[in-house]
Amino acid sequence: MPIRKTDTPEILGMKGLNLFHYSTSNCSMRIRLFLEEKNIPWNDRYVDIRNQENLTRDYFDIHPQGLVPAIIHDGVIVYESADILEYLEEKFPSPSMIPQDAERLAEMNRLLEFTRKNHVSVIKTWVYGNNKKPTKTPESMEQYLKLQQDQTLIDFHTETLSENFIAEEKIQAAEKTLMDTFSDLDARLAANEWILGDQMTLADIAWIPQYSLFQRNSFPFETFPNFMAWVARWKKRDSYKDAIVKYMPSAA
Ligand SMILES: N[C@@H](CCC(=O)N[C@@H](CS)C(=O)NCC(=O)O)C(=O)O
Repeated sequence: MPIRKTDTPEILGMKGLNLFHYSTSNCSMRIRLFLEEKNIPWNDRYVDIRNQENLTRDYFDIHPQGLVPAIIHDGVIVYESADILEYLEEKFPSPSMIPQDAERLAEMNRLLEFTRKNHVSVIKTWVYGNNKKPTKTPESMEQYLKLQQDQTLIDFHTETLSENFIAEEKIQAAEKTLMDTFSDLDARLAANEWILGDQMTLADIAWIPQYSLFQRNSFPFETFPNFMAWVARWKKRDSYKDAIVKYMPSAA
C-alpha cells in the first residue's frame, strides 16, 4: 500500500484526517463519498489542479506524482485512491464496505485494481480525449518536468499539448474497455441493488464517480439500464449530493 514515510515536521504534525482533493477529480470523489457515507469528519485541503496548485515541491513531498487525492491521517501520508479507500476502511470499519465471501472480495479487488492500473490509459485518455482540455499549459509543463518523475504521466501530458492531441485509436480503445466494463457492471446490477450484492462495497464507491465524470462528455450510458437504475439510487443519497453534486452540479 502506498503509505509514504516522511520526516517533514509539518506533515508529521498534521492531526486528524486531511484530504487533498479537487472538485471534478473522479479519484477525489471516491474519497469524499466514502467519508460522507461513514460520517467521518475531515479537514479540507483543496488543491486547484486547473490552477496548477499541485505543481510545487511541497505537494510532491506529499504525493510522489503530484496527483490528487492524497490524505495525511495523523501524520501518515497515503495516496492512490483505491489504497486510500482500503486504508480508511481498515481505520473506520463500521459499517463494513467489504463483502463477506471470498469470491465477491476477489471481484471487489479486481474492480479496485482497474482504477490503479488503467487510470491513464483508459479513464484519463477517454476524458481528455473527449473534453479536449489539457490540464497543463506549455508554461506549466516546464515546472511539471522539473518535478515529475513518472514517465507515463510526462508522456501523457506532452501528448495532450502536441499538435495531434491524443491519437484517435487510443481514445477508441479506451472507450471499448469502458463499454466492456460498464456492460459487466450492468449485468451484475440486473439482480442486485449494489455491484456485489445487497451491500454497498468499495466497488460502488470507486465506480459511481466514473458515471459522474463521463456524463459531462455524453458517454453512451443509456445502453446500460441496470447501471442507470443504480445511478438513480445513488443520486438520492445525501453522500452523493455532498461529495459529488456540490462540487459538480451537472452530476445531479
Ligand atoms: N490512480 C490515481 C490517479 C490520480 C489522478 O490521476 N488524479 C488526477 C485527478 S483525477 C490529478 O491529480 N491530476 C493532476 C495532474 O495530472 O497533474 C488515483 O486513483 O488516485
